[in-house]
Parts: sequence; structure tokens; C-alpha cells
Amino acid sequence: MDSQKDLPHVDPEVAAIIEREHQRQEEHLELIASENFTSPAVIQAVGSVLTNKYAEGYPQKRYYGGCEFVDQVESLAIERAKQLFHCEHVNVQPHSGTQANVAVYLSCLSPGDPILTMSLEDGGHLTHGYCKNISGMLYRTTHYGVHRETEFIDYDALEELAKTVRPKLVTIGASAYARTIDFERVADIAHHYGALLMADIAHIAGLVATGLHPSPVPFADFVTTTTHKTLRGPRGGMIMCKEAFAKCIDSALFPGTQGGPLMHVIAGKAVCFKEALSPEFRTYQEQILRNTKALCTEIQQRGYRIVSGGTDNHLFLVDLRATLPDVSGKDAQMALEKANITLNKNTVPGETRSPFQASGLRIGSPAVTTRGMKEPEMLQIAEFIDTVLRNLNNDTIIATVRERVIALTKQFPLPY
Ligand code: DSN
Repeated sequence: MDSQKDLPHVDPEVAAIIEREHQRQEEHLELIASENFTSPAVIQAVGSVLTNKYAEGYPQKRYYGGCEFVDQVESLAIERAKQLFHCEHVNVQPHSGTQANVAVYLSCLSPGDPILTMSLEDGGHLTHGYCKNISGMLYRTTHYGVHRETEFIDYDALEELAKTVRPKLVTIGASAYARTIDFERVADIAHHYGALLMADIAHIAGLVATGLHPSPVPFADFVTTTTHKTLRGPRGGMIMCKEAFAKCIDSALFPGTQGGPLMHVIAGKAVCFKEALSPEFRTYQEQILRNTKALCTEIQQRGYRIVSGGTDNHLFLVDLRATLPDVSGKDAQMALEKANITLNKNTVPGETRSPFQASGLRIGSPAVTTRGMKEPEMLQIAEFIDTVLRNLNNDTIIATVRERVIALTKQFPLPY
């Protein structure tokens, strides 16, 4: 390409912002459990000429001409997704996890129908019936959650609620839950009481794809996911379902809730699925599990209470109330940010603060694991976090941690 047409020439302001964000990603420890660093190959696909193409419809059934090659790329993404998750039908067009979930609701519910879902405070997601989300506005929502003592999903209470509420749809899946989910049991409950089941595996998709977390695919009627979290692909969503629901899912997505699909992103998804089918990807997911356990155990040994006492997956939640009762999740997040450690405040079960303050932190290892960090680095990260949390108002100590964080990130550069 003519260098005069390059981004830095055409729009130096945007180019400079992107460069600053690149540097931020290089020099920060990324512990947000839902973020990751996708591969250069995925970024190339997403930044390709496929962004120019409109392709409403599905392969071989489009509304516009010129779809020969985008048909090929979408078909490839579909075939690879089926191979990866062993599902009967896949729709790779959702722009996001939210779009995927909304399309499932549209496919099988009418406004006012009862749904049973995990509450946001206990680790669920906004689109699982939160009152200010369309899912909570359109459908009659009842929430289940975690057991107050064990902090594991309370399957018995879920069953009791299914018995009384008689939901049309049950959802299972979480944004902030560190334990293995028993999809089979929830499917049995849902089906016994005449409900359909949607499993949202956005967070754990990489673990499910590699067999390191039980898959809901054999049991759930619908399985939704994002492609950018543990799956490490481009930002986007996907719906898997039984063949019997294929037609209604496809039409709920298009024309039901979306117009033209993002073909450049679908190409990125195809690349991501190819990468996820490789043996290296399973090794990566195994390392995520080891790293999360190492980081969680070290934080625990430094005196912090971990929600549910530990982790089985890529994340864990720290309840700050026991150790540092005066420190909110927000204060902790802001102080850690000053030390180049990025994570998010999170509500904890039985939360006493507002969601804007929160009493917990959610910590995940997918992104630092992608950089190549292993257990020894997790011990260092735990020490950095502990030092900052215990010296929240000491900018000198925080600056020292920041220098050490930058030194660590330099040993594990990003591939771009
Ligand atoms: N924002 C995502 C997360 O952090 O879990 C969920 O959509």
C-alpha cells in the first residue's frame, strides 16, 4: 500500500492513540478475566478487505451479489466450530455474546415468559435477566445464585425455583464464577420441569473446547459464547444448538436482531477455531489452569479470603472485606491501575457495597498466560498485588511496584 495512505499519514491522531494503547497493553499486567491477546493471524483477518462486504443472509442464501468468498469463509468458520465443540448447528454471525443471548431469547420466548437465571451479584451476566437489560425488561425473571456458605451454585435451590416458577427457559453460565459448572444436572432440572436450557460459556469456552471443563453441548438446547475470552479469537459471539432449533436460531439472529454480518470478524473466528483445534491450544489452556491456581493459592496464603475457597477455572474472586474491610473493590482497582496491574472490581456473594464500589476483585490469568508467563511469574504477581493493597496510599511504594511490573512485562513481549 502507498505509505501516504497509511494510518499515521491519513490520521495521525488515531494512529497515536492506537500506539499508546499498544504500549499500555505491553506494559500492563492484564488480569481482566474476560480479556486476552489474540494472535497476529486473527488480527490480520479482522483487518482485511472482508470488512468491505455486505452479506445479509447465510452461505448460499444471501441477499446481495459478490458473496462467493465470504460464503467460503463463513462455511469454514462453521465447519471448524462444529469440529471444535461437537455441536449439531452453529451460527457464527452474532456480533457479541449479548447479541447471541438475545437471539436465543427471541427464538424461544415471548414477552412476559418466565425465565430462571443466575443473578448478577452471584456471578451471572447482565443479559441473564438483569432488570436494566432487555432480558430483564422483556421476560419475567427469577434468579438463583450461589449457596451462602459454600459459594458454589446452589443446584438444590435452583431445582426448587424451577418447580415453583415453571420457567420456559433456564440459563446457566457466568461471568464471575470460579467453579466447575454441572451442566448435565441443570439440563436435567430444566427438562424435567418443561424448560429449555441455554448454557452461556463465554468465559470458559477455551476450557470447554479443549475438554478441560465439561461441555454443555450434549445437554443444553442452546449454547452461546463469545470468541475473545479464553477462546482467544476476535471480539464476537456464536450460538450452537440442536439441529431442531437451527432454523429458528438463524432467523432470530438474522433478520430478527442483526443485519449484515461482520465478515472480517467471521474470518477472524475461522482462524481462531483453527488455532483452538491445535495441540498447542490445549497446552495453553492447561497452563491457564495451573497459573490461576498458583496465583489464587499465593493470594490466599497472603491472607485474603477467596470466594468459594479456590478456583477450578481461569479466574477467582477475592473478597477484600475479611482482610481489608475499609478498602472497596473500586479503591483497590484504582491503586492497582497506578501500578500497571489491570483488573476489575467485582461484587461478591452477599455484597454489602453498591456495584460501583463493590467489595471484591475478579482476577484471571488467560492474558498473562498468552504472554508466556508461568507459575513463578504468578507468585511475583501475587506479591505485587499484595504490596499495593497493603500500601494503598503510598505512591512511592506503588511506583516501585510499577517499575517491577514493567520490567516483568518486558520479559514477555506481545507478538505485535
Ligand atoms: N464484560 C464481560 C466480562 O468481563 O465478563 C462480560 O460481558
